Amino acid sequence: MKFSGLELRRVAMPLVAPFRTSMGTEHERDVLLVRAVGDEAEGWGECVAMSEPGYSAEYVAGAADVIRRFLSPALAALSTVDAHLAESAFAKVKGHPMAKAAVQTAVLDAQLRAAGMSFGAYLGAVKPAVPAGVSVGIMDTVAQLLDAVDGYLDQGYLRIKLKIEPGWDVEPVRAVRERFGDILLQVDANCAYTLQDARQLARLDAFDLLLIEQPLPEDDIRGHAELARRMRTPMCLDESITSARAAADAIALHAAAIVNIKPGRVGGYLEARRVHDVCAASGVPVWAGGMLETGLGRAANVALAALPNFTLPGDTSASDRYYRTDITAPFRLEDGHVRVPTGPGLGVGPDPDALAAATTGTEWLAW
Ligand code: NPQ
Ligand code: MG
Repeated sequence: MKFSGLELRRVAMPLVAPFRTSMGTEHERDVLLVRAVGDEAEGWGECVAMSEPGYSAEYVAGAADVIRRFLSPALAALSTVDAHLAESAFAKVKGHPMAKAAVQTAVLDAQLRAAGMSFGAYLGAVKPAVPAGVSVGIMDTVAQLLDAVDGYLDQGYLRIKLKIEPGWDVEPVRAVRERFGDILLQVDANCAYTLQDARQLARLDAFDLLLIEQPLPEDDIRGHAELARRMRTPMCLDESITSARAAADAIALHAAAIVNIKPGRVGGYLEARRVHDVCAASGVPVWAGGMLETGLGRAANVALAALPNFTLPGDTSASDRYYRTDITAPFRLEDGHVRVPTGPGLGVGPDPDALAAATTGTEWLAW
């Protein structure tokens, strides 16, 4: 398709409650949206970078800058653009996977809308709805945590993920396991530990967790392999899995028994599908991560989560887990599942009024 350019749009989304992790406390999601304007259709992509570089090196203003300076001009130089052409045009720019993913997704959405095909059909979805988990932040007290988990279980969430950090691990996990019994339960440390903490982390083995997610730094593959030998809980990597090659390496080195897939972290949906395929070929289960997406990002995540090797519930929560008013029609929990959109492209679009109300700035990048 021929495109006339990209619109960058910054959107401020207040969270229903503060979300605290080992990386800090978030009160409002600062979202960068990309709209790709083609002659046959338009498409949307959501950049999952946070406002500060706490999860990975990327941050919202940096992502906007790399799109403006390098990614948009790389596409403007092409006579025709699709998701694969965008991916190869971006290869000369090192890093910045979240910025690349946002643009590639906008192009793919436009391409699929023009073709009348849904993200799910394009990616290879095999189910109409996906089981939903929820990620529960660090709280001031265990009592507050138990209240929060109780509420999510009441709503029907099928799996609980507790954020942990040194000083908030065994006690909250024990309390949740004792209070709620045989629920699907896992933990996520966002790189907050070192191998020195192996003995403390191994105490989590007593609670039959589905997995422990990314206890050690992003570049510490050998450390994760060593930690995996020192505990029984299955090791899952998030931040470390930056590509399909990184996934293959981590699996070969026994650093990952399970993989979290986030398209933003690996540079887009094309590479995310390759991560899925590499893991499937190795017998390693995957699940869909989340980055507090609006309905636009959530739609694509949910479609990916419907692929066959997504055998664990994802952080694919309903919209109201994070937002009172989303910019799309809300994704709802139905019997613990979120439905995969079936319309062309993402299958959802922004509500013009909600989008306008949340927008803090726009910029047109003409090709
Ligand atoms: C994870 N997500 O799995 C991430 C981490 C995370 C749902 O736990 C603002 C934007 C705040 C993105 C906090 C979940 C965030 C964020 C945490 C991502 O590691
Ligand atoms: Mg994580």
